[in-house]
Amino acid sequence: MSNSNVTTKPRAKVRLKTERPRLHKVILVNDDFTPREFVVTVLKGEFRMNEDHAHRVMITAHRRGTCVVAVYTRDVAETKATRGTEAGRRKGYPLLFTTEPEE
Ligand code: TYC
Repeated sequence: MSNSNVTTKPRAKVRLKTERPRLHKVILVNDDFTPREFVVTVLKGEFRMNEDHAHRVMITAHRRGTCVVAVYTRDVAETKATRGTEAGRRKGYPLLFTTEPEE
């Protein structure tokens, strides 16, 4: 039997363009115990901020409860948040960085 007359329905749509991966925010969470200067040191070391930028991010979290530190692809955001949180933990501080997908 010949298949030459068999027709297949074409797929409705083919995506030609690869979507950019969703970016994730790293969020700094305030607490009552971590010293300000230590938060600034972690921000400079882990997020490559200068003193002025790091101080502004720290003071924003201190006053408002949280501050978005930066946005990265999911893996990078999670790694940096974990490393920042662990830096505090090593010193016995409850410093916390979380991540959240951008809309
Ligand atoms: N609130 C802390 C203090 O007064 C400083 C601090 C700021 C801690 C930001 C965490 O995410 C933070 N020592």
